[in-house]
Amino acid sequence: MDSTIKKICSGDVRSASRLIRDIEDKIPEAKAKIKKLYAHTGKSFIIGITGAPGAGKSTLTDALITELRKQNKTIGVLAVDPTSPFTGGAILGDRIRMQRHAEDPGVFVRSLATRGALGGLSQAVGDAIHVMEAMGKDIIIVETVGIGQQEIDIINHAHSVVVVLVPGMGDEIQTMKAGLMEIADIFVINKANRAGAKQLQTELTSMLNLSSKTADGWKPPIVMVGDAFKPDTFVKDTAKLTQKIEEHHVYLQQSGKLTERMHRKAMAEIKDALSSCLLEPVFESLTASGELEHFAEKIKSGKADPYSVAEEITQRFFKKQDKK
Ligand SMILES: Nc1nc2c(ncn2[C@@H]2O[C@H](COP(=O)(O)OP(=O)(O)O)[C@@H](O)[C@H]2O)c(=O)[nH]1
Ligand SMILES: [Mg+2]
Repeated sequence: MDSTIKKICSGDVRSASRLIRDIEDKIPEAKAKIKKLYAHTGKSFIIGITGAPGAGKSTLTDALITELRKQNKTIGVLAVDPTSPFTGGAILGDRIRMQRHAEDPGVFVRSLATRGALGGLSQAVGDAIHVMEAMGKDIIIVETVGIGQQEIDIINHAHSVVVVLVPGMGDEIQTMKAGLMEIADIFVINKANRAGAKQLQTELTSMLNLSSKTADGWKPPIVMVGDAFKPDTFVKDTAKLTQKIEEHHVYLQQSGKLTERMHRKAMAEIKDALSSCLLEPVFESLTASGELEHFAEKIKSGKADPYSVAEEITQRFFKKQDKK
């Protein structure tokens, strides 16, 4: 076995961190390593935690780690922040919030910022998860910011999705419309000591009662989590959340839904891989040659339409492939 692969599979933090960094930087060799790692993946339970920036996701993750460590589970945490063009900022904050686990060899925390376009982030998330799976982590927690498409994406990576809402943010119902309702397995109403928590709970409950999801045999529970700075109640609330996540895990296993989700994950991974094999090189070469700009100008001035442009590019690309 390749020595890096061997090291990662034995849980070596340095090798794993380096590979995750290479994945983020899109170093071509990283892909070859992931291919070799693949046989050692697929055994971890993956939890997605999503919600607006500042909703308290990292604070909750920290509390979940504490709960899960009581059961001796090993944990990988991946904090994904597509809003930050730099490593640092929010991610530095995350590191501080999860600091108390920094010395614990059973906990491995890494972050990914956005690099490149075209769903590259989704693939990077998937690959970083694979590294943590190969390390043998029992549970992997993926924290993503619920903005735009990103929160919908998490469903392709996680087995269980926790959506974190905060009362008084005003946009809860819109967020629901944007599809969070469909992806949430568990809701958290965080900072539930604040005004409006009860009302949010009522609204959410009635929406859930109308939802078709319940027909599947799992009605997403709503967990109220109070002030993170009041340890007594916070610990109790987050223990409840941990319990709900475990119940969902059992439900997935017993209902056969886990296999279904793994199938969906495999499909999404094929799509991501195809995008990086086919779409990205084409996009990159058109960008480098300046043709992309040229096409955009033509479309802007009404001399071309995007469909014909895409057809022209596709034809040209496949001709080049044939000649090879
Ligand atoms: N008052 C209050 N602040 C909180 C609570 N939970 C988290 N915070 C604070 O809210 C800020 C954002 O929390 P963080 O966990 O980083 O949110 P994230 O962006 O969703 O990961 C931090 O300053 C936290 O200390 C809470 O229950 N009550
Ligand atoms: Mg965070």
